Amino acid sequence: MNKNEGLFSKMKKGLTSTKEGFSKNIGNIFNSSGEINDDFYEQIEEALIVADVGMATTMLIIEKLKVNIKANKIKTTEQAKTELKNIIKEMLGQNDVEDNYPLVILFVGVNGVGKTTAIGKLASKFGEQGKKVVMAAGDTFRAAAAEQLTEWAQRSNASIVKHKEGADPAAVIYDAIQSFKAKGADVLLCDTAGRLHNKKNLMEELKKMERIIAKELPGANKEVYIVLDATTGQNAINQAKNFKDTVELNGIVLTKLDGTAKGGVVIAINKELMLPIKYIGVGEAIEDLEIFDPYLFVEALFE
Ligand SMILES: Nc1nc2c(ncn2[C@@H]2O[C@H](COP(=O)(O)OP(=O)(O)O)[C@@H](O)[C@H]2O)c(=O)[nH]1
Ligand SMILES: [Mg+2]
Repeated sequence: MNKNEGLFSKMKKGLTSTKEGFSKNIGNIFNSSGEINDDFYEQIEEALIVADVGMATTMLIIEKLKVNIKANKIKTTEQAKTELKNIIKEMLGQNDVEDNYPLVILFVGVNGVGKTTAIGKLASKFGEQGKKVVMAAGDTFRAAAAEQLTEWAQRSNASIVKHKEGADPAAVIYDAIQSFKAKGADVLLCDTAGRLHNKKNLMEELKKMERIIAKELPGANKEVYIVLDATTGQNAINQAKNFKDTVELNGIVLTKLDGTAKGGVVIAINKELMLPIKYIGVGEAIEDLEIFDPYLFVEALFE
């Protein structure tokens, strides 16, 4: 199996539930050798909305589809399908993941979205590439959080810096940076406690962590990823919009794509947040995290 085939089957695995709904629907629309008329567009519109692509983004897609079909004198539904796929691919743009080291990533988001799990899976991914990884257990809210991260560190052969429950997370980040420097490591993955954007002190705490990273690692490639749970649909988009007001985000990790039949949310998230989806979570196991590939995603969605 070549690398692309592997990624494609991973993408399909993440979209298993979505394929039951959206892909079947859309497949039926395009396979019926019907005409390209108002009814045809309405059916596509409905399939997109049901898949959580969102009203605004769906309208934009349908408009573009109408224009392109007319401009390119498209007559068959098969050609229209290719046109629709191209529109979505273009909308999703390209995703380049970071490969400049040293690399520091701060993971933020609300409770339970999969921050800690994403760090564990990513540590393993970087480790496979021969990178030296340090984890910072910045969720000091619950003792169990550091324990959970420690397990991931063991599984992925990463090292971890943690403090006692209730400690200042900024101090954990500071110590982790010193360890990171001393080891000459490549990647520092910083976990944080789940927080809501309206908790002012917790948002200030995030800013403090950012300041420490900026001060202690001026030359590093610094990223802040918001982790979003795909099963929460539009709610995930609102969470990110709220975080964006306080912290500068660079990208998204979209988890639990395997747990939703509404994979179209990927398109809405990308379009509405104007942030790249860097990685997707497609299961609970250590290998269930993939670099988001817009091209393969669309191919899998329509297969
Ligand atoms: N099915 C599935 N479950 C996930 C995924 N990512 C995380 N989870 C689960 O979601 C739950 C919360 O994850 P956790 O990393 O503790 O969330 P955190 O509070 O943001 O750190 C755990 O039970 C994880 O196993 C994913 O991509 N797919
Ligand atoms: Mg956590």
